[in-house]
Amino acid sequence: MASPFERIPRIPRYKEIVAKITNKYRKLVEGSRGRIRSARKARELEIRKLQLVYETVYSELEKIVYGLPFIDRVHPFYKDLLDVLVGYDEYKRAVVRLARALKLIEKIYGEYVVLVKTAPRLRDARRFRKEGIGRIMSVLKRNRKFIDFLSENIPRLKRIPSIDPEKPTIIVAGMPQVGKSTLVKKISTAEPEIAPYPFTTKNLVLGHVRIGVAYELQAIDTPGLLDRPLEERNPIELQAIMALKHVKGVIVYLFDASRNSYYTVEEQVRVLEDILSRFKDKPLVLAVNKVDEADKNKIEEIERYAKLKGFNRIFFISALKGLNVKELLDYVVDLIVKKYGREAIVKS
Ligand SMILES: Nc1nc2c(ncn2[C@@H]2O[C@H](COP(=O)(O)OP(=O)(O)O)[C@@H](O)[C@H]2O)c(=O)[nH]1
Ligand SMILES: [Mg+2]
Repeated sequence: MASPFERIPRIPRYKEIVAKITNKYRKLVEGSRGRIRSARKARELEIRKLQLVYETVYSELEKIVYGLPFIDRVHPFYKDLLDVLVGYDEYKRAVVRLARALKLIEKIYGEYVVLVKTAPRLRDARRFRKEGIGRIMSVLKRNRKFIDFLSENIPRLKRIPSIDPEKPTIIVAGMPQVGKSTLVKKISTAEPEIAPYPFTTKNLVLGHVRIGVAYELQAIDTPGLLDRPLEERNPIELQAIMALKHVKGVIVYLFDASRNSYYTVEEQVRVLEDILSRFKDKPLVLAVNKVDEADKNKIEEIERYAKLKGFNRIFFISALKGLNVKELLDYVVDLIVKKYGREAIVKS
């Protein structure tokens, strides 16, 4: 399952819909000029006018209402992102109102088309046609702000990366420059995809990891997501990050223990603690990266910390050179299988 927002059609603005109706209407009127030679034809034209407005409004609204995913069936991961990007309540209200508008214009059309057809005189038929169109257009107008709201805000959803929240995922966390992207690339079968993530400036790297022939995982690095303490985030950013808690999987926290690492061990521990406290029910694995350039003191410091905290495994890897990466991956797969069962990683 990919992002439910990927295939949403473009939503027009209210004004575009009105312009479309006006256009079609004008063509109908121009096309019939000089051809109306009987009262029957004249009445048919009145019916067609009403029908044209009704059908255009209906199909435009229908495309919106049925083109959007039904929010209560959207996966919690994407629901959270929708909430930060668009607003859950606003989205739902807009869709519900437009769905109601659909029903209403259907009812109005049903009533007025009968009136136009059965009015005793052509004059009356014309009056009913005008009234019917007026009512349909006024329903459209009353919903203007919902149409424009969706038109403006939905495009943002389309840029959400296509993470499958039900597929077990290795979420690689750690401070900037520790080697997250390098690790994701190393374990991915093909070239990873690069996608923006809401409220972060950098892109997210999304890779697919194959284990044997039948099993598959996802791996994402989290640039600008889990790379500094979450308490420094504004609430919106925080919510976008916390959506990741709905993604199945394991966090791999990378330390950079190289001699010229950008951050001290203490700083890296602070970010780790923050993640631990917020993603309580996700297994977390510690890995120390860049062992090919390791600083012994930093390694000892990390080991002391891990022991104190009761971590019974640390992996010493080099993502760049591929050192111990397989061991780390095997361990992560075991954890995933223990937590979610072997079925979870079977390729579909
Ligand atoms: N020596 C060494 N350098 C590494 C290793 N892994 C990554 N790097 C380098 O560290 C820098 C930052 O890596 P990157 O994957 O972009 O870090 P990210 O910001 O955490 O995604 C790059 O120059 C990498 O080549 C490693 O195992 N050993
Ligand atoms: Mg990176």
